[in-house]
Amino acid sequence: MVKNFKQLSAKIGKYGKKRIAVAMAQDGDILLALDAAYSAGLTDATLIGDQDELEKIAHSHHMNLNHYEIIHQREETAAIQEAVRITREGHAQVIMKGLCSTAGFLHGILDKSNGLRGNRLLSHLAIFESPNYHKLLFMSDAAMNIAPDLNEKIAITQNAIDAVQALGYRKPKVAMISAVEKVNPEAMPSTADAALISKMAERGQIKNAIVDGPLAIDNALSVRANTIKGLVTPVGGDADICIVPNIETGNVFYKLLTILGNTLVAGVILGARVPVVLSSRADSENAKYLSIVAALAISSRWRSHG
Ligand code: COD
Repeated sequence: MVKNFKQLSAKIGKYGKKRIAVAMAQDGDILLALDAAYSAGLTDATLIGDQDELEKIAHSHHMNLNHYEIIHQREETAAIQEAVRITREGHAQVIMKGLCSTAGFLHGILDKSNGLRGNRLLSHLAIFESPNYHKLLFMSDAAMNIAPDLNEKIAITQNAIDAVQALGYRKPKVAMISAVEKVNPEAMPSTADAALISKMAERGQIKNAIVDGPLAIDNALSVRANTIKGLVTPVGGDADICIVPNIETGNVFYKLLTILGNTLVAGVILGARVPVVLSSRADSENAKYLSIVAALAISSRWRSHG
């Protein structure tokens, strides 16, 4: 079990520096995060974006960009396509979203003929280190799949399980989140999907995890809530992974924890041909650095069960 980001960083093997291609890199927090990753010996970078802006930002942060490759491109779609192209061609091994829209960046990754899609569903995984939880908490999907159907939820769940397995978890505990713990198919269809996925895991159709649901978020994270409700669950109070029913839930979960929860956060996209770093534009420098670390740690030992 990984308790914090420090332990997660230790999971990055000695695989040598990776080159990271950043689409629309002209952002102070991104440059500071890249600087930290460069100094830690983790990454080199190719910065695709507005060169004048990059130089201005670097100057204001007393940063030296000499050790980076810079490709001048002001236009967002062209910058994303260029970052995807150099990654697809092997010039970079990791790709990162900079100061561009998430949907635009993901469209570039998903492009059928020129993108970085593999043969499985792509999904976003968020990782949290909260002072109020006893270990790292993983959550999906806050940023990519908008309203996943049952099959997509199964793929999102398996992606998250494969990722935490890559970090050394043997059998992670997965909570299928809804608003209540009772199955109520008509009024709250997400409870039925949660129950189905939980049964599928029990029968081995979803591998390498203990899955339970539906669980409300307090049941997933608090032993006290389960004691009070008299709920017996193999996952509740000790979840490693929360799978939320839709992007709205995930996005609110993510942003509330970062803004009000005093929580460290990282974000990655799973299932592509290369590690994809995807943090929110408003995330801190540290969140962006931790997202790079998380993408490298997961990809260094990723084994697909999908
Ligand atoms: N995994 C694999 N393939 C996918 C996925 C996925 N998750 N999503 C779509 N595809 C495939 C489609 O089947 C199609 O073949 C191709 O990709 C392109 O499909 P489009 O152009 O129809 O893509 P859309 O319209 O489904 O858009 C995909 C996005 C990921 C861009 C879209 O779902 C989206 O905007 N997601 C939310 C992004 C966002 O705004 N996040 C904000 C929170 S920070």
